[in-house]
Amino acid sequence: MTEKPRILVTRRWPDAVERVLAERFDASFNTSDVAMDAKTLAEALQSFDAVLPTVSDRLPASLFEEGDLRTRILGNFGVGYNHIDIAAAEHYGITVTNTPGVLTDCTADIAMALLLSVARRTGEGEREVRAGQWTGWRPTHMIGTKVTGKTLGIIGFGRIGKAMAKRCHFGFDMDVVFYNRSKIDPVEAARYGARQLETVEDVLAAADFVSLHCPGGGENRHLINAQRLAVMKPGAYLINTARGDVVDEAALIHALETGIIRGAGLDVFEAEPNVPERLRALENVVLLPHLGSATEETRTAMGMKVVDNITAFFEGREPPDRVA
Ligand code: 8YV
Repeated sequence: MTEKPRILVTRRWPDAVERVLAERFDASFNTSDVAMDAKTLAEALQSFDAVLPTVSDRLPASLFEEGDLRTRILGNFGVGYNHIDIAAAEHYGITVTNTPGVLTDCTADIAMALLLSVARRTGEGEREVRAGQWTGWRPTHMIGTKVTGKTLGIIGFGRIGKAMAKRCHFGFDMDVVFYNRSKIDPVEAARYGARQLETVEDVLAAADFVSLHCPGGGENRHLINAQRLAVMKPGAYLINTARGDVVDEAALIHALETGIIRGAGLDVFEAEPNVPERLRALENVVLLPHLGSATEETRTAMGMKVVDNITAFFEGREPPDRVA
């Protein structure tokens, strides 16, 4: 690299990663860490060689159409990239990369935490203790649902789906069934203690816990809708650590309010950071602020993956995690 490429980092990243970026590139950082608006992002596409966005930056086609584009690569911080219009990026010859692999375990851990929390009512219990409202032990107090030995249904058997299967089967003696668009070798599935079923409905009907691990956007938008929620067992729970738009949130709220399903554990929402008041009012849900990958180790590894991707790009090599 002769002249350092101009790059924009749209949010605060772990210090160790920002230090490397500052050394290698002519880097601008968002020290206030406030999400950038559409106008700022559109201007960034005209004035930086690389923009490094996160899930909190929306990059629809309209943003690419506003003027002369300088940006040649979007180094996304995150594995999911449904906030970027990939077709538009491709149309304008912009490379897009993501950060797969390094957040698999931590995201599966959060899915497990949500599953256990909602089944065993730990959120409700914590709220009761903190409010000073606990009146003492009794046999019928805050009775939950047993997890061990139950059936887990996974939608999307990629890296994170497999990591979730492993935890549930080998840690909690659960039967694991899954739906995946493409056929998975049964021997491979058996390594995770899991078995593929034909349809989403087959999985929903069989499962005591349904955990979503497919990408968001496109044809997965509202994959879980009112009809499919009705296929779930009335005592079942839905866990979503994938993307909010995979679930029709209004239909889910109705299902939770009327007992179509028993509960939900959610790390992602349709219009983040807005979480509907009706959802927040429910006791049979556990709600987290998109924490799937939020560990020091993983967020640093994600950032370093972006560093590797844009370094390769500007050195004329193939970026390891190109998605467009
Ligand atoms: C990230 C995620 O925190 O990687 C993803 O797809 O959902 C999270 O791990 C977020 O997307 C950062 O952009």
